[in-house]
Amino acid sequence: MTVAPTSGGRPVTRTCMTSIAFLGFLFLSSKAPTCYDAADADDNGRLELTDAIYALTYLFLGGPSPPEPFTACGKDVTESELDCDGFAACP
Ligand SMILES: [Ca+2]
Ligand SMILES: [Ca+2]
Repeated sequence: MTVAPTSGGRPVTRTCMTSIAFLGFLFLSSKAPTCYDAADADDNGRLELTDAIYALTYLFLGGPSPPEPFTACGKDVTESELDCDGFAACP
């Protein structure tokens, strides 16, 4: 997957549902997420199948929570090439 350079510094919140919805984009031709940073559950700067697995592991198996910003809007302070055209929950 090729993504545009990050638009940088916009408020987002990492959400498990965004990570899991990314599966629909990968395998079911669902609409692409508007904010790839919000779906990067492990915050490694890459959007991969493992982000959905990370989110599911947190939700159902007691795995580690996604890094901040998580459950509240905030700036993702780690650098990445993931694009974010805005996140509706974080105006
Ligand atoms: Ca990732
Ligand atoms: Ca990041």
